[in-house]
Amino acid sequence: QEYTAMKIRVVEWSDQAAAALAKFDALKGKTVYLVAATLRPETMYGQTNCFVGTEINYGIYNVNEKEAFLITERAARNMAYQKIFEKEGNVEKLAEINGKLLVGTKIHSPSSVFPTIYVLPMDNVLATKGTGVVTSVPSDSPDDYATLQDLKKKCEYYNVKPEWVDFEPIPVIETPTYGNLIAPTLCKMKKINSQKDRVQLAEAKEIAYKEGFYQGTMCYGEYKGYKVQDAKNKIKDDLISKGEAFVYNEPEGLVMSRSG
Ligand code: ZZB
Repeated sequence: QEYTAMKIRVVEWSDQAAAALAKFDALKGKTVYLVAATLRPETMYGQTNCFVGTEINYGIYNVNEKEAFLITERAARNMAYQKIFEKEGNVEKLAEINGKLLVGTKIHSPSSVFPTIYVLPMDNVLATKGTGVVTSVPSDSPDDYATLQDLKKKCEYYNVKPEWVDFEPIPVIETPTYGNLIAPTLCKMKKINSQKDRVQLAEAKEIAYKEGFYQGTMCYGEYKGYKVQDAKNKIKDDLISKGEAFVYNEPEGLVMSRSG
């Protein structure tokens, strides 16, 4: 599987993350990025937040003199052999932190319409896929939309401040059948009430992928008016040439492991 890996810069750690990371001297002077693996670079304008798993342990790995990536150990091991780190083949962990503590961290994600957004919790983040960090696009991803509805309804239960979820999905792609907010539309049609509705969410996701790619037209950004099929790789190449993203490949066997 080939992903676009988005570099999401930490602007301000949450209080708990700052406290937990204070003892790691190796982080001093480094810019830390949460790295999210996506198959939909063309939707990145609509990023409203980033998701982590609250039961996942993340590492912060050295990239070069200035930068470090917050990802799972598994992703770091894969990246070490893809010319992403300065020292090829070398996994250098500078710090570690549990996902729960990251919630509330203020971040900046390239091309999001919002200059700063927050790290939020999601139940279904798989530690065995991508980087274990998921960038959230509630306009086009039913899982993201359903999760955000849960968080908005139950801020206290999820330990989320209302201002961290105080936004609406941004229209990025127009589709003939489902309009310009395909994920909220599909969630309504399929009566999806929560991130726990896994079966309906899997169906909605498949439709959203197909419709977005084959029928979608960009309604935001530099490629507004282009078919998604034509814009997708251009947007990806632009992100990469600006240094805001890179290609991350996941070996086949590891992708399979999510099913059992
Ligand atoms: C942004 C985005 C926007 C995504 C969208 C999807 C959609 P898949 O579909 O199963 O092959 N993802 C990435 N890593 C993880 C993880 N560790 N745990 C849970 N979800 C993860 O997986 C690829 C997509 O699943 C990725 O692309 C990411 O969300 C999420 F509008 O990034 B995506 C219709 C989907 N639309």
